[in-house]
Amino acid sequence: MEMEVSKILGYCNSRRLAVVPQGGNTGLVGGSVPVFDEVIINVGSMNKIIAFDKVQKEAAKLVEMFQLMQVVCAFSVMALFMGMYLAVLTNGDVLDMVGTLRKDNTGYDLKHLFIGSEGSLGIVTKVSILTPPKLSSVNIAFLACEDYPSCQKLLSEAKRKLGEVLSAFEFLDSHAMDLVLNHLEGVRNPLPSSAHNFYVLIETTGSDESYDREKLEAFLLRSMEAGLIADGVLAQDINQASSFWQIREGIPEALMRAGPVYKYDLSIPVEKMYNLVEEMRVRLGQSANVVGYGHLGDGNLHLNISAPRYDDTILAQIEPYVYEWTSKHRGSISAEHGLGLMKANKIFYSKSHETVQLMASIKKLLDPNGILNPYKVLPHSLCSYS
Ligand code: S2G
Ligand code: ZN
Repeated sequence: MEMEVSKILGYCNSRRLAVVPQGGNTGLVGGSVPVFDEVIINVGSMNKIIAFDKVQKEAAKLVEMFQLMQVVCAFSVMALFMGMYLAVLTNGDVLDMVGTLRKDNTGYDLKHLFIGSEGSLGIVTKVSILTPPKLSSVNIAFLACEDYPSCQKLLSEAKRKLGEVLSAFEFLDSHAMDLVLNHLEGVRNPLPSSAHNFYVLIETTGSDESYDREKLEAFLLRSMEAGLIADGVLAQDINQASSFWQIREGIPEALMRAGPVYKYDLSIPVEKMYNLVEEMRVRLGQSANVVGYGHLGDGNLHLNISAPRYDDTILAQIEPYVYEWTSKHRGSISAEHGLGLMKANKIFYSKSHETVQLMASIKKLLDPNGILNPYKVLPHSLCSYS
């Protein structure tokens, strides 16, 4: 594959033809969408397992996921160690950095330049991935909290008391829960006794089922006694566990079904996170439904504003306020979704001019003609396009 990509890129570079690399096309900020007449290079067929080390046979399962070219472990995070074989730079050079070494401190770790660069520095055609052994003991609890400070305190307690087995800590507010119940078939609230303001999903992953379960049960009991949770349920089997995840994972689809939505993927200090949701509700009043959910354990808020229509008046109430607020709290205006086309010009809300200038210099070094994924990631003003 890399030799084909090498020839195509070398040809496009010599004729200044812009190229958009594509993988699983799961992006949410237009990173893999052509803007004008770019040539599309799709590496989606890069799904051959070339080899895997017997020691890491679990990798096979994850390598299958690679068919999407996007290994985004959206919720539970696997400690992925990625070595990489960068097929091509724009001049057709092939960088061979493939390897499964756990330690290699010989020079700069260039793979991290390319991971997350949204195809703007080079095109990956081969990767090596190492995954930790799949652990057998997974426990999931779905909890209700009456206020955001309780969610925050619950997270602190979970980190302290569940520590090494804590594998996910997700939250959603009642607006998110209502959307899921109203727009998704067959999904029900596992804690229907009364309306709660917040819900938390906690997942633990370990190697000793009875030990892990007792640990989580004791944690839930203590949290209930301390008044941090108003109600809760521990999944009794895999079906109930997946029904809990179905609520959390169903939020984006429920938002899409509800109609036009303005999406913001923000990293914000946990103690401040929900202030932004509340401030946006004040700013928008009845004109839109402000929904807050996300990966609380990662300090990642998915602020989604569901509106009757896309409307400049509503947009003016949201931007630049959301970006300025995030910047003031030294957050990131893109926690996991990247910048793509839609947020390339917003980068200065989270990165200094000097930092962005250095990024542009690296881009210029690796893609002097600016043919790789133009108009994406970096501000258009900093990238000279041929
Ligand atoms: C999530 C999914 C993408 C979206 O639910 O964790 O990252 O639509 C999001 O916001
Ligand atoms: Zn997310």
